[in-house]
Formats: sequence, C-alpha cells, structure tokens
Amino acid sequence: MSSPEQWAQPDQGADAAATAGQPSAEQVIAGLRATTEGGADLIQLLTPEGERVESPIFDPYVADVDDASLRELYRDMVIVRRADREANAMQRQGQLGIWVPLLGQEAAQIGSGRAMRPKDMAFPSYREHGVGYARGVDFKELLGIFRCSDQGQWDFAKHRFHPYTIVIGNQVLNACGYAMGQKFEGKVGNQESDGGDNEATICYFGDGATSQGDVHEGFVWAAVYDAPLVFFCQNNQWAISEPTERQSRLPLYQRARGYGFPGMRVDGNDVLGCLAVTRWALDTCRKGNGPVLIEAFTYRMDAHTTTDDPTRYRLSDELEAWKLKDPIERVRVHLTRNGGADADFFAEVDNAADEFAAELRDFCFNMPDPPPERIFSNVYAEPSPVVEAQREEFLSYLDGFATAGGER
Ligand SMILES: Cc1ncc(C[n+]2csc(CCOP(=O)(O)OP(=O)(O)O)c2C)c(N)n1
Ligand SMILES: [Mg+2]
Repeated sequence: MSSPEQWAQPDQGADAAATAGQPSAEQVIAGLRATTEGGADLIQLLTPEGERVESPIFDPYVADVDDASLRELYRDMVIVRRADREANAMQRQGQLGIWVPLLGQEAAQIGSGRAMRPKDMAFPSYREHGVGYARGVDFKELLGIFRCSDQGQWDFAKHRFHPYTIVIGNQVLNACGYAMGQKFEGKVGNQESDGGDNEATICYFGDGATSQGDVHEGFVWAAVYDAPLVFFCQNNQWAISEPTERQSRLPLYQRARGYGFPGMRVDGNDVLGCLAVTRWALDTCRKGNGPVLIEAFTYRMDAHTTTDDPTRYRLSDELEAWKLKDPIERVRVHLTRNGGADADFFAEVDNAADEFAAELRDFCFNMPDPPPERIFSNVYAEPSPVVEAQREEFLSYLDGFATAGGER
C-alpha cells in the first residue's frame, strides 16, 4: 500500500486495477506480478524526468529538503557511485579479491541512510556501501573485507552500522533481536518532550532474501513484539541470476499484510521518496507502533558481484530501460531545471568524486597485509584458551618456515 492510511483501508477502486496490487490478466500470465512496476501503489516524489510529484502524506517528511539539501543528496550519490566504480576497477586489476557493486541503488541507500537519526541502528547485508557512507563509515574501511585483509574494521557501535552479513537474510534475525531489545529497554514510545531519545532499527536485505526462512521468522517476531524495525528490502529485480518472479507471486511489499504490519513500495531510484518513506517508517517505529516493510523498487545495474556475468541470464534491453530511470540523473535534471544548481556545482562534485576515488585507490594499493595470526582475533568477545592455543600452534608452525635471518 502506498501509505499508512491506505494500509488501514486498502483502496480497491477501479483505478487500482492495473497496479502491482491488482495485476492485469496479461501480467499474471507473464508471471510478472511481483515485478510489475508503477501504478497507484508506487510512492514517488521525483519522477525519472526530474518532476516533483506532490504527496500529501509524505511531503511533510521532506519539508526541510531545500535546494541545498538536495544538492547534498546529489553529492552523496555521485561520491558513492564514483567510489563503487573505482572499487570495481580495482578488483579487475587484482587489488581486491571481489567487489559487490551498488550501481543503480544509490538513491535507495542514500535516501534511507540519511533518514536515520544518530541513535538508530542499521543492519546491512553486503551491498550497502552507500548506507555505510551515510552512517559516517570511511569507504576505505569497507575495502579490507574485499581485499580479504580484514572482516570490516569500522567501529560498529559508534557508527551504528553493523558488520556486513553474507549469509542471506541472517541479519534480519540479528536486527529483530536488536529491535526487540530497544523495545524491552523502553527506547520507543517516549514523549519527544522527555528528551526524544526514542530509537529504531533498520535492516537491509534483497528481494532474494525474502525467500529465506530467517526473514520470515524475523517478520513474525518483530510483528508480535511490536519491535521498532524497518525492514528495508531493496528489490533490485535479481538474486544473482534468479528474477523476482521466482521469489514471489505477489509484490513483495504486500507480504507485510500477512504478518500484520504496514508494507509499502517506494521508487527505489527516487532519493527524495526513499528519504521520506524511511523517515516516516522510522518515526512510526520510534513511536512504538511496531515494524514496517519498505520495498524499494530499484534495479541492479551491474553484475551481482565481480564474479558474475549477467549477460548470460538477462537481456540488455532491460538494462537500457532502467538507464532512463537513473537515480542521479533525475536529481541533476530537477536541480538544473529549477535553478537549484549550476554547471559549476556539478563540475565541483565530479572533481570531489574523482579526488575521493584517487584517495581510495592510493589507500587500497598501500593497504598493509595483516599478520597471519590476525584470523584468531575477534573470534569471541572474551579471550578464549582454545583459540589462544590454536594461535600459538599456528605461529610455531609458521616459525618452521623461518629463514636464518628470522623472517618467515
Ligand atoms: C543462506 C545463503 N544462501 C545462498 C547464498 C548465496 N547467495 C549470495 S548472494 C545471493 C542472492 C541474494 O539476492 P538478493 O537477496 O536479491 O540480494 P542482492 O544480491 O540482489 O542485493 C545468494 C543466493 C548465501 N550467501 N547465503
Ligand atoms: Mg536482489
């Protein structure tokens, strides 16, 4: 549903007939019910052509976004895209073991990431470099995972951005437990006048993850405990080579109804829409109203990872169609048309992005290899005699390779 009100009282009117909620016969036959875009249910504040669409329900959540803020959202998206492209190139040059591109998902990640307040907590999967950036994580700190030199070195508690999770859907359970804790500790539903220290959690996962049992369990537990948890599903249409219609016969956001909480679909390539909807959702969570599912309808413009070749399973016309819905371009068009930014601004952002990428590259090339015994660190929160013994054994094994000069 496109709004809390609609969720409470779904619109069964004739206009909804060809929407994602009410697929046409052709859509059903084509098996496209889960992927069909548009219609009355899609929340969109900025069209692909850069036109601002009014939304009485969600406009108040972006009332503070003036041209200056929109320029900042634009800058964020350009920077993370440039960093993403740089990392992709570094993998191709053998500097990273693998890279997981975010290309095309900048608006979903920056819009939702910027919607968070400092005390809110985020649980990412493995593609959320843009969310991490919005949480203040230095992009360089993400690179170690992909260079296989560490497991992610950012300060998880400080940034309130949990470590990446590769096991599909598993972070939903972690996030659910965390959000239940926020609820049990009375961090929701307090009067804002009491200091307004309510908090919420947001959990990121993909369309493919919705087929995992962990996600279902997270939905159930969060629902019945009214956990302050925003389920943020980036439906990028593909789970590696599996299209969304192989995950669900019904639009993903509509699943929320079966669990008993609101679900909504936002244009995931619309940074303003993603910001507004996520602010609304986090807000309702902080008030103690329980979880919300957001389906950000977007598209994975690049391969699943650098180990994948999408030309083997999807047609290029699909990619071409999505290029026209580019998340960055629509903001550029909007700012240009309304006089919110001029050519100097766009040139300055491009230069800043190039500098950012050059720093990243320099850092990556000079990243020190961790000592071999590093793998024994951070296994448990407290020191463990078993791990310590294994570490000692490994070190003495390595010493067997020592040269006369003492080097291994
Ligand atoms: C439990 C589990 N099963 C399978 C995999 C292999 N795997 C890695 S990514 C992926 C697809 C995930 O797709 P989606 O949830 O749509 O996220 P996206 O990669 O599109 O962001 C799969 C099946 C895994 N990592 N974990
Ligand atoms: Mg996906």
